[in-house]
Amino acid sequence: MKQARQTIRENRTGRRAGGRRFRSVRRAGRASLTPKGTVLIVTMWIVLVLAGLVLVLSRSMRVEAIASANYVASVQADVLARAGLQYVIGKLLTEEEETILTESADAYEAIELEKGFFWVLHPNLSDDRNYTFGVTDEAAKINLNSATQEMLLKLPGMTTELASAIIDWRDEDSEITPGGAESEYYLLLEDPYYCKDAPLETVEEILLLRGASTEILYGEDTNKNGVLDPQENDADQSEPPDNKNGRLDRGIYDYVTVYTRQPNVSEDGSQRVNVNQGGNQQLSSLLREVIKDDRYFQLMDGIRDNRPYRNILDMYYRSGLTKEEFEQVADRLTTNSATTLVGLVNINTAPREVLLCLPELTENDADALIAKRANLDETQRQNVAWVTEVLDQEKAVAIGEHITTRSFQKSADIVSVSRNGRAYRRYQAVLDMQNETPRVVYWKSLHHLGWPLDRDLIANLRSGYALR
Ligand SMILES: [Ca+2]
Ligand SMILES: [Ca+2]
Ligand SMILES: [Ca+2]
Ligand SMILES: [Ca+2]
Repeated sequence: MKQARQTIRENRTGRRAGGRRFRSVRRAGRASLTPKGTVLIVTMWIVLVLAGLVLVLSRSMRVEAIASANYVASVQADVLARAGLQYVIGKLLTEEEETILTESADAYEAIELEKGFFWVLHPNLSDDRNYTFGVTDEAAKINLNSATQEMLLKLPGMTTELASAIIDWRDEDSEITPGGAESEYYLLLEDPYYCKDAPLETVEEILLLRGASTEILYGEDTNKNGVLDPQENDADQSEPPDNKNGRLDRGIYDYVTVYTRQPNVSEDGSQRVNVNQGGNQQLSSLLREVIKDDRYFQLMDGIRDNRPYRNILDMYYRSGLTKEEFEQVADRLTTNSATTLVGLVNINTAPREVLLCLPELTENDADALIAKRANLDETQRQNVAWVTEVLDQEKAVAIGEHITTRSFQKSADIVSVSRNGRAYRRYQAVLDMQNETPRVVYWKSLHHLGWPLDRDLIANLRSGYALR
């Protein structure tokens, strides 16, 4: 019995010992596997993390490289646009006005500099298919600050409501023009503001006015490049809405300005003689220069007796001066005592639509003026006398106080692109040349309107090809 217990104890001990053996074998197995496996796994992880880091770093380096290349390109494009502005200023300082405005497109198209190119875009109002280039004459436009309501109403697409609102916006009083709006209206808007009661400072300011809309201002040409782009002829498929009629229906944007003003002096800068005012000395000596015979005394009496004159064309018709005599003195006469004349339309450069805004002019008159001015010599272009060969007295006198033959403000729509095509810029500049040095009176970026020229140009540059 004792032995049997002994055996059982031994067996138990044996089992226990066996269990210990087994456990120690397991432990031994585990101890021999752990260091090698862990190293391998850790190494793999490190390699994986490092590879990931390298990937991330190289990617961010690439992004950095692209970003800095783009930044360099955008700085280059910006500098190119400013070079374009200086180029235009240089032309204005050194070339005759007529040359500047009639110069061939080559002078303003894809001008090449070391780091890229620039263009001076100019809408051709009778061509909506081709890009045209050049400096724009602001005096070939209707000035929103000086045009009468009747003239404003003749702008293409203008509404009675907006024309009246323009009058109220710029006049100092608070009397509402029929259909117009003063502060009472603007203060009830969701974002209220006062009626300005002062001249507009930019053309876009018109969008603040009652009855104004981007449709009236820009028409279908919302990217302002003067050309019918695909999105401007696909109805409502993409912005902007358009009538898909295959033609660019323009707004008033290309026909209006707020910048035109000029000193009331003659070409050589000397003071003009006011034919409506006393002090006949200056007038006498001026007329003495051109009237050689006895008619002088008779004419002087007549001129004095017929005062006042609406404008110098009115004076011409009622003075008895011959056209040759009038031509010689026209630029040295005035009926306006102001030292600065605002908003005169240059009869030598205004497009048909703008001529049609002048009082009493019909389509035939506008066409006749355009046909006539194409054949004027340099001397004839210097004063307004030539319109009397085209218009009858009533019409010539009606437009007399609204016209000029000189321009002091020019605008330039400058587009530039870096040589690698990565960045482009577009700026609208308005230059005032009333003083000897042209002054930039407006400079606004238009890059947000997108690339305004042929897309192939920029695509070619990006692919490393030549511009065309
Ligand atoms: Ca007002
Ligand atoms: Ca367009
Ligand atoms: Ca559209
Ligand atoms: Ca259309």
